Amino acid sequence: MTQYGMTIGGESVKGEGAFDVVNPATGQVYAQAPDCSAEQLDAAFESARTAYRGWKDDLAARRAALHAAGDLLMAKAQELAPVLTAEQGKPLGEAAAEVFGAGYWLKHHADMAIPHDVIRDDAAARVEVVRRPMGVVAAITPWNFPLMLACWKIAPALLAGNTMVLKPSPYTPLTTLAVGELLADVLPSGVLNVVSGRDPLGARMTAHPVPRKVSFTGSVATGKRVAASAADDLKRVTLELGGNDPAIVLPDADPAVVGPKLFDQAFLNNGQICSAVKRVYVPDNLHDELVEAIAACAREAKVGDGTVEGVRLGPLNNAPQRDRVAELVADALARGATAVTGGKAVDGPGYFHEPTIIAGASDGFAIVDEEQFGPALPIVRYASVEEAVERANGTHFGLGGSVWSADEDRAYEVASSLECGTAWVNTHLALHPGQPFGGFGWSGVGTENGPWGLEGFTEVQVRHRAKL
Ligand code: TXE
Repeated sequence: MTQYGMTIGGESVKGEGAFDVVNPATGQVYAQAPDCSAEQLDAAFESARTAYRGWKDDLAARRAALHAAGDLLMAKAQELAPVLTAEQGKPLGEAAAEVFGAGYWLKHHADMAIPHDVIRDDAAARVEVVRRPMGVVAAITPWNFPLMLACWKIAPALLAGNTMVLKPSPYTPLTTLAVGELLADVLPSGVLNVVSGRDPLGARMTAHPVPRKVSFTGSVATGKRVAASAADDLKRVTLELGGNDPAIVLPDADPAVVGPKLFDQAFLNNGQICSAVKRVYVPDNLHDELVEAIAACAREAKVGDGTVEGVRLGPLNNAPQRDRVAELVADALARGATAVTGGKAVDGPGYFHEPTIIAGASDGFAIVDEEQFGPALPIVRYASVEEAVERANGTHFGLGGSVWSADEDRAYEVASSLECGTAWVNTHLALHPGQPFGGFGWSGVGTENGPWGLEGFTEVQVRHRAKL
């Protein structure tokens, strides 16, 4: 297995130490990643600070570089897919789609307008509002979509004129390290530095004096620590944290149509998506039919090593996550819910869990109230739509939500009362680089993607000229 270096100042750099990387399909250590020392982290931030001076002033060069970076990722999608599958677990086709999609994200942003408004222009004054870059960004990413979520940060940050030090999760460092090395060919040295290490490296980044902005995707608990650390010197933060997205099915929906879609949008990436469907609210009249429609999909889904042809669901990414899902399922079953399919982790090497559909759970069960982040979906009965909306809104989370109905306008009306960053109708998980993505409550602070996400990597400057 190729050993990837960190990218610091345009050079590939070995760590002063190393840490193990496990293949979640086998549970075996199969590679090592560099462990960034304090001096190396300083060097990465210093090179980002130096590169910022030239990078911030040439928008045309930034657009061209982002296009080149996007083209390169798209061209390397098949080559990088096995690297991603080995460390993350997802099937090869989904891994290739992630790399390709990450390239697409870069290219979409390459052409995005940077807002520049003239808010007054009269005999007395001309007043413009411009967006200036912030400087160096510290970016920290999780293990579910290591490359896609990195590009959600790289694309707008670099377009706006910032430079970056990026740290992937210690569970999935390799694809991001590989991409750091690849992009060194198309980005000026120091513009994108990639470092790797265990969790304390993240804390050292957020406390470091050089970055002016921290862009973080991960858990709620760590997000709160990141915010507290950034507050010390008033770094700006964007936090994209977990979700517990409800899907409310209205009484007129067709279970045969809605069931397979809900399965897809709950189980993609084995449920390890912040804005996947995490709980389904269903009226009595549809309950049994909908449960069966979703369960039929779960029974059909082939579980296994993501490198094997035909596998739909790979392993969970890591042992703690597999254990957490198994505990939430066991807790629901112990409290009287039923596993219509699945119901437990799979024995043996690798972090597999049976695709599990839970009936008979309700609010107050941990698997309904908390984020399971795995292949287990509770289907909860409701008596009235008003009550379903209240229960859907009744958690600390507020990332996404969806409403499903044969009457699109009625569904839209119900969706409008969801308290979350994205309210979908008859779909879920529909994302686009031009569409903002963010959460209410504990699901996050700030927004990613689209012009709104770009603004998060800028400071507003007013330029006011008085006319003499
Ligand atoms: O996340 P962490 P974990 C949720 C999901 C999952 C749970 C735990 O529910 O069960 O989070 O996953 C870095 N300062 N999501 O423990 O710890 C860490 O090295 C700065 C939802 O893996 O939040 C990694 O790079 N950084 C989520 C990143 O933070 C720190 C996707 C995320 O790790 C740090 C993943 C610190 N003190 C999990 N400690 C989503 N929003 O999609 C760790 N890190």
